[in-house]
Amino acid sequence: MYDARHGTDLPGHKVRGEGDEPGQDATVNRAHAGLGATFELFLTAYGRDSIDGSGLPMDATVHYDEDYNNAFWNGEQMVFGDGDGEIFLDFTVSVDIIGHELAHGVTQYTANLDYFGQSGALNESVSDVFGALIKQYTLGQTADEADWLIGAGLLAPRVTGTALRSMKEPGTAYDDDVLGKDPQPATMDDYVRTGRDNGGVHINSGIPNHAFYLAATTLGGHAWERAGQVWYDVLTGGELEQDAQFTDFATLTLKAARARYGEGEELQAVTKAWERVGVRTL
Ligand code: ASN
Ligand code: ZN
Repeated sequence: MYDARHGTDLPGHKVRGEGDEPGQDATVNRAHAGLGATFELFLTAYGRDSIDGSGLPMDATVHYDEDYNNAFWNGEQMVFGDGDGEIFLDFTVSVDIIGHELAHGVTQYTANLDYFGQSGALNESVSDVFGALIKQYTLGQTADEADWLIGAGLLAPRVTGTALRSMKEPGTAYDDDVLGKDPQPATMDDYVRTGRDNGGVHINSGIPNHAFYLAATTLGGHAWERAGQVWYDVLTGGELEQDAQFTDFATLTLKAARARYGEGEELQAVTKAWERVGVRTL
């Protein structure tokens, strides 16, 4: 763990090594725990050793810049801002945000989905899926118990909203004077064509997000086990192209469900989920 001390030099000052005791900085401790939980889910559920699958050391920098309203994976490490306190709070407060950013690293080392348009929305969605699963794994929740929110607790008190995104009801996470309204669609009927946000990567991700939510809640139990396994198999299976569209991803989830579980309820749940969000499968 590193501390940027509100500067932008990375990685910054080392403040905690692996195996060191927790210190006084709650942000460092939360980031450390979130990285640990993410590592543990990928290892225990999917047999993956760290972000690259070969034990890549997981580095993170906290207190990045002044009033920095984001967190990101820079290709090599995690970076967390403290938020400005007006719109966003400390980005380490939501474990699913930590999982989301680290999952960008996993995607980078596997399918490496192009960060534009539908492939970019899939890249975003995969990060939301594993982010949500890391939170559920940490809390020991079943699909029915989970809130399916991304970034709950991250919005400052004055913002009218509950989270950054909702996988259960895309488009309902916030509706605020300053932040505007959550622009996410839940189905292809409301697909947003835009050049902003890399062609709507954080917008249209609502559609595959909702498909995962539907598949996972139809199956019930721990979402990281069967639904998560199918999504993980698609991400890492070598058949997902960098420029994959929603239909390509959806089709591969059917193939993965069949390969791992046969012609059972898993295949049925996944098929139905894509149907309900209006994504065609081949
Ligand atoms: N926190 C954002 C994300 O992970 C950073 C970005 O816009 N790429 O999507
Ligand atoms: Zn992202």
